[in-house]
Amino acid sequence: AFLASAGALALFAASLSPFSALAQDKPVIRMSTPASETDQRSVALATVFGPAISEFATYQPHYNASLVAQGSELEAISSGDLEMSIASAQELANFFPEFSIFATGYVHQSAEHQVAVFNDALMTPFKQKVEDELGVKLLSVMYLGKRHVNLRFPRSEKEVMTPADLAGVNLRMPGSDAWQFLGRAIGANPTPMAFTEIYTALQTGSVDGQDNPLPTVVDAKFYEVTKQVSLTAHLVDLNYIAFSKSVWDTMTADQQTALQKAADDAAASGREGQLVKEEELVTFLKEQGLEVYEPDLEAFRTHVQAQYVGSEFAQSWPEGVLEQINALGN
Ligand code: KDO
Repeated sequence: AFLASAGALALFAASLSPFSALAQDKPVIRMSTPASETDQRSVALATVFGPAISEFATYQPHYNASLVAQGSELEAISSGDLEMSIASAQELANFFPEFSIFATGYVHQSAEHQVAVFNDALMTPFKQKVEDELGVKLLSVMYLGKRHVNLRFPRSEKEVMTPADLAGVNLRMPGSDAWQFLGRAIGANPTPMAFTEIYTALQTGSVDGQDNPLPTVVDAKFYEVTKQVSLTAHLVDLNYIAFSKSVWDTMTADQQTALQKAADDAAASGREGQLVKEEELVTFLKEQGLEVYEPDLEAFRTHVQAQYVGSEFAQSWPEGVLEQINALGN
């Protein structure tokens, strides 16, 4: 009886404590992504970001687009139905066409170039617009990797050395205008489809192939249902860590600083993990029986760049920004 009443007393005390009130008020940060739990970006957010903010917020990831459909995350954050996502430049281009500059083939050169661009003053008006008009803060840039063409056919049946070789190839690309444009720009016949449907589509042959970085080809097991990778590197791909501005605004300055650092640290950790995997996985894929080879990169680059010149996308790019991006590279 004594123990029971001591317990009851402790419970009563806890309910009066300001700390318990704080614990109850901790915001839950729901993050939705089409990526799997084992994807390097997911791992970095779960192991670096989540723990770093745990004193004042609860990180709650939702994988495989189980909470919000791919491509609807920004809208969900904007309307208060989601707190966080890892957004592509292509998704941002749906709202702000000028973001297509960061989704254009052969513009970003490497992971370091992405970071230099994101942290440069050229990015400030882009970030500000997203914050003001969508209520979304872009905190940091995550590295997804170099996207390559990954097909069901063996190389003996279909060799991809130049854009002309992709004529008539039904290539699954994510479903937005900027993605579909990129698919056409590399010479393929792009088919829009959600990420979570790719494996079955490859297996049943409803598409001829897909494009993603090697770590994704392995993580999503696309290698089980494809025969080759042509290392086109047509997009050095990224995601921005996108965060609800209204949740951000409820935080103290110290919490905001800690959250910003958590995002940068997670991005750095994920980037390292992804770069290591990109290096290692060529051997793994070859061991799985895939042919992995380099096409005529100059032919791809020249063709892709020519498609963008004068396009509706290029017309939305602010004057001089492409030159500034190029100047931050090699
Ligand atoms: C994809 O759908 O191919 C893509 O690679 C697009 C990216 O922007 C990103 O959303 C990614 O999927 C998912 O996170 C799954 O890796």
